[in-house]
Amino acid sequence: MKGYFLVLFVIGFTHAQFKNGRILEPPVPRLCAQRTIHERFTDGKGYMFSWREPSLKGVEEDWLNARNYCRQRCMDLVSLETSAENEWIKERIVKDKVKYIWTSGRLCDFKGCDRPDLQPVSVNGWFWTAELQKLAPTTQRDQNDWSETGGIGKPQPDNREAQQGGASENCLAVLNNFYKDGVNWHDVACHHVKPFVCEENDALIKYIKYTNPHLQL
Ligand SMILES: [Ca+2]
Ligand SMILES: [Ca+2]
Repeated sequence: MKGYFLVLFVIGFTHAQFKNGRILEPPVPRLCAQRTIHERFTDGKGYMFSWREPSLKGVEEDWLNARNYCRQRCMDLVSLETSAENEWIKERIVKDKVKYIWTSGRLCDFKGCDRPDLQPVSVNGWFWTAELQKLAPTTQRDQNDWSETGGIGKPQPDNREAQQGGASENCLAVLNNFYKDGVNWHDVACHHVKPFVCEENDALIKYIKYTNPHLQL
C-alpha cells in the first residue's frame, strides 16, 4: 500500500437502484443515539466491527443489508479513502482473524453511470458510496489496494463471477489472505454475505442532529 488514494471529486448522484424493490434505509434517531463505537481512528471517527458486537455474533449480511444496518445508526459501511485508514482497518481484520469484510466501495452500475468521466466503468466507475467519492482508476495500482490475484489468477477487479456465468462483482470487499494474496481489495458479487465494518457518517449525524435538536448524539 503506497501513498494516499486519490479523491477525485464527488459523484453527482445519490440514489442507487436496487433489485427486488429493496431500498437504502434512512437513519433512525433512536438507533443513532444508541450506536456502538468499538474504536476511534486518529481523526476521531467511530467504527463498529460487526463480529465484536454480541447481537451480531456469527451474523453475515449481503452488501445492502450491511449498509442499511450501519445507516440506521448514522453510520455507513467503511470507506477506505486513505492508506492510513486502510492499514488501520486491515490490522484489525488480521488481529481478529476475520476472513473478509464489506466496505462501502461499489461499481457504478445504475442510472447516471453513463457519465463520460466514469468510462470505461470497469476502470473509472468505482466509488465509496458512503462518501460519494470516486476511487482512483483501477489501473493506477499505487493509488489503491486491489489484489494482484484472485479466483482465476487475475489482478482485481476481475469480475470473475460474471465471467463464469454468475452475478457481476460490483461490490468491494477486503479479503484476509483468501487467495494466499495477503490482505487486499477484491471485487465480489454484492449478494454474498460477510461480516462488516460501520464508520460514522458526518452527513447522517448532521441530518439527525438538525431534525432532532434535543437528542443526545
Ligand atoms: Ca473512511
Ligand atoms: Ca473478483
